[in-house]
Amino acid sequence: MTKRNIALITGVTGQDGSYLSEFLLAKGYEVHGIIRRSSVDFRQRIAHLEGRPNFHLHYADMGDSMSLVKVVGKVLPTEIYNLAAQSHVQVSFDSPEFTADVDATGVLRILEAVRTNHLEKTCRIYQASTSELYGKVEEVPQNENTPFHPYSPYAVAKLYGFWIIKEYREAYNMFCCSGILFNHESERRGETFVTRKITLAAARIAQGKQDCLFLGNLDSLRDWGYAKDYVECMWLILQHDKPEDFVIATGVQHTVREFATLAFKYAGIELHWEGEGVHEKGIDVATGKTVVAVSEDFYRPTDVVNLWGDPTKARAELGWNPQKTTFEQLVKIMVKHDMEKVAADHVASVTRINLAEYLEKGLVK
Ligand code: NAP
Ligand code: G4F
Repeated sequence: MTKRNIALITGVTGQDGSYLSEFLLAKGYEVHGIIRRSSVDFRQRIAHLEGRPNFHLHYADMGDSMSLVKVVGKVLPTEIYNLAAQSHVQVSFDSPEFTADVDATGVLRILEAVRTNHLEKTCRIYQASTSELYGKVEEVPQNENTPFHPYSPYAVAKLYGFWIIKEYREAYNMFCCSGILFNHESERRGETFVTRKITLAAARIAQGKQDCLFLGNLDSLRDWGYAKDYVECMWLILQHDKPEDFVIATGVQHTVREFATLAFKYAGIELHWEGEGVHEKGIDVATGKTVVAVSEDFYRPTDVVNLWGDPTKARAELGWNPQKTTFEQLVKIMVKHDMEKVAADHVASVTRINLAEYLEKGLVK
């Protein structure tokens, strides 16, 4: 009998969910995604997949056990990718209880939905764990043996998700694993994460549609990869012969300042940095205008400042290439996309300018 390949993706409308759907459809999977109702349409990342015969959407919510039990029972997946989360670290300080419900208890609800439907032996589960677990880091670079020290409500919730996955693996012999993914970005990244906020602002400033970009901690270090490369690893983790956790990273780190310098360069603006801390400014060398400034509104009560992943295990055991897309290529892809988007999107740019103003005033993080 041929193997059934039926994937259920929570968080299908997100950055990773959309790339993973494309990846699995190309591999011949039947792909099912969980969506939640919204008064406006937030499905633009998967709009191009809707209507495909192997792509199906179901209403459910990570906060609603009954809905998850029903979807799992209807779809009978062979693989579940649990990507749904309140994924913004700064927002987790504003909505800590919601974050815990979705990012911590939500993982338990998925595991119990699988057990309730007696799929423990046939359904493999991938959990979207995160480098934020290392938080106030205890060593650099970080690997699978580095101690966790979560440093935000988001990370604390994700720590529960990591441990409950491990617990069900050991208690019930289930094939469930965590990918400990370091930051991964793309042209589909949410617009309030720092990379996308920078590439969109660089494009708007280069085209005269915004004056200045306000950022928080410019010294923060991240190991940034390309989301399209990282979804392959999620799949590889579930194809491995035994259930294990893996660090997924590029092994290269950069500061927020370096990301901004390169993004503005690709948008045609050479930046010169002056000042320190909250007084630091990025100045357009050609015009002398300040185009990047620091706002304390974007500082976090506790900030994770030194993430740097060691992907040795993923490379050795999964055969994954951490350097498929370099940092320079990633920034170039994002800036090129946003330059075109800002130039083409004449009507929507009015809305974008409004959002930019909100960002500048620190009303949207
Ligand atoms: P994202 O773009 O923010 O997508 C999050 C997804 O979760 C969206 O589809 C969202 O649906 C869904 N969701 C949120 N709350 C939900 C709920 N109550 N019920 C059902 N669905 C819900 O995040 P991403 O960047 O793709 O990340 C995917 C996963 O990887 C997340 O778990 C994130 O925490 C984790 N992670 C991400 C990174 C990274 O750098 N991107 C690194 C490590 C780990 P709506 O569209 O309806 O909001
Ligand atoms: O882009 P960020 O908001 O991403 P963060 O906090 O690292 O979280 C992302 O990656 C995690 C993996 O490590 C995921 F688990 C999580 O779901 C999410 O995808 O911030 C990156 C850094 C931070 O240190 C932040 O303080 O950039 C700094 N930063 C400086 N100015 C800013 C800004 N971050 C944001 N969002 N906005 C700013 O203006």
